[in-house]
Amino acid sequence: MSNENPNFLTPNSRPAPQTLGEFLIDNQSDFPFASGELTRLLNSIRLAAKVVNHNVNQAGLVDITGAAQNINVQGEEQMKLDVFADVTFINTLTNREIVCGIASEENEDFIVVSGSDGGHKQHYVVLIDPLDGSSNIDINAPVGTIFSIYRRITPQGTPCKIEDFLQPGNMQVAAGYVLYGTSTIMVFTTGNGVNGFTLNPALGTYYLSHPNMRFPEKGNIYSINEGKYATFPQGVKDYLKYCQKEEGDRPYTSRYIGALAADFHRSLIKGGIFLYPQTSKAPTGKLRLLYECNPIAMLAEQAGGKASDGEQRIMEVKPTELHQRVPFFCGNAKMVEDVEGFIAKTKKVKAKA
Ligand code: AHM
Ligand code: MG
Repeated sequence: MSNENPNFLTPNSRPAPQTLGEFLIDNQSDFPFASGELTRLLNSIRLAAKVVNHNVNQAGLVDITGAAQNINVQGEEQMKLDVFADVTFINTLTNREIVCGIASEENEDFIVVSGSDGGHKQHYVVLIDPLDGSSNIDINAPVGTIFSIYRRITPQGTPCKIEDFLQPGNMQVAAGYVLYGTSTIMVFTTGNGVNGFTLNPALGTYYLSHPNMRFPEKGNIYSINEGKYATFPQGVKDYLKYCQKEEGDRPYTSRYIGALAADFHRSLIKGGIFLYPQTSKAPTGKLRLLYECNPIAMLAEQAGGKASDGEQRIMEVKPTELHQRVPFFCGNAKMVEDVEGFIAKTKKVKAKA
């Protein structure tokens, strides 16, 4: 039959871009345990992220247009964005009965979630940094949400316990971040590579814009708060001098946004290393193992990179407390190996002395 009839439509030669919803359905069978629960959980995270995105994009406007709106009907003051993000993620996940527990960087303790029937039949716990790098809000620079998902180890049907959250990173079933930047992108892994979905704000739909993300072969950007140089361990100082030396493909370029999701995203796309070492004032570093380092480490490894605390693979560190901090070095495999080499060298020298 000819298709001269204008009502006879044939698909365009260009395939339609895949939406995040379609991707989740198409790939559900590849997800660990493939019961549909994880798909629903990721769906809820994408929804909460849209709400947070909407508010992040209005930052600054509220002060101009919102004199009256700053106080809501209950007479409460407008929430700060990091608190708003925290509440949004917790409510979205709790109301859908898809997790048995949530731990957030914003809250001291974890939250036990029970179903509307009072039971605890859900399998997953979520750990989240709802608005990472929130000091960037005031200067219109990127911020992110970072999340990590584990399957509970305590029996289904009982309230979740602290041990469900204190699992090493290599037990994560999924991890990701949402970066609220020049555009909003959700990047995640379920252990089968890393994919990025950009939000079309007009439609409220995320499209697969960055399939199968991998670090470039070589990286030449280092990312660190160099103002703290004097307080870094000698091995890190030596590595930074190496980065700056004019030799071969060096000096490397230095870039620092001050929001982990944004600095990591750049490293992943352009090739580079992100460093947040221990300092003399903060001997275990600043970043949180469970909310920031483990999820970013899983993404890094899934994209062909590495993540280390300077000596050990991040995802093998055994957590002992919810808000534990660790030194963090993450990015192109070779760059992470190089900094580990410099750290090991100074350790050997110290041991000899
Ligand atoms: P936050 O969770 O309180 O926002 O802090 C975490 C952020 C990371 O995103 C970023 O890499 C780091 O803190 C920046 O810290 P600094 O200002 O010390 O360079
Ligand atoms: Mg944070």
